[in-house]
Amino acid sequence: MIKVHHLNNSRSQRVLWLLEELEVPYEIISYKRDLETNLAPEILKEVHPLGKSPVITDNGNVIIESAAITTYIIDQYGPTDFGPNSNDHDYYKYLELMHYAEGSAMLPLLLLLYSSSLGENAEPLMDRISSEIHLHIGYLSKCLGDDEFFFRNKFSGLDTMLSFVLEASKISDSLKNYPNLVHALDRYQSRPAYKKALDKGGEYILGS
Ligand SMILES: N[C@@H](CCC(=O)N[C@@H](CS)C(=O)NCC(=O)O)C(=O)O
Repeated sequence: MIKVHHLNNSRSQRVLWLLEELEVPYEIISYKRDLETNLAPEILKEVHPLGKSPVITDNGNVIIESAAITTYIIDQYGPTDFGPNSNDHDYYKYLELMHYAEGSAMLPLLLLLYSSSLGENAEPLMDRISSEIHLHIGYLSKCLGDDEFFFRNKFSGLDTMLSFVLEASKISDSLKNYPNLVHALDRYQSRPAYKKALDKGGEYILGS
């Protein structure tokens, strides 16, 4: 059975959500962030040397990185129509957004989070961080347009991947000028599988 090494208030919540959507059985191994540093406990490094979450273990595989984990779970356990086939014309568009979530869109949101501890010293960075956040959120807003879901207007791994970007944007008050993304996030968070994953995963401040 898939084991999800799950950290409270973290990206591993979207892995639980994906597994609930697919109704794939899994086991949660829980880890708690340090109350002072907010870091994962050292013991997570025994699963993978980076000590980050999510990590999954399954059939002898140890897999990190949400996009790789999402792809693995869908390939191994998903219905065949849940994502594109590598011969499909829109396969690379799917792949692009799958990796864009962590590779590009999260960067300015993380910079905002880290620079908040610098107080006034962060001021020179703020215009650039803010314009990058809005560049990426504006791009996602255009990608979604009037659709409900990011890929073929049908729920897919792109929605679980991009949900964390939307949640991190909302919590930093960056989503309010993008009503289609606000509605998408509301729709995600009201899905039964999302709620079930929240119940199982525990503390997740981005989910409210
Ligand atoms: N790009 C990675 C990011 C992994 C990551 O940084 N996870 C955070 C939680 S959201 C973490 O483990 N932080 C605890 C720490 O750095 O000690 C992914 O998408 O899986």
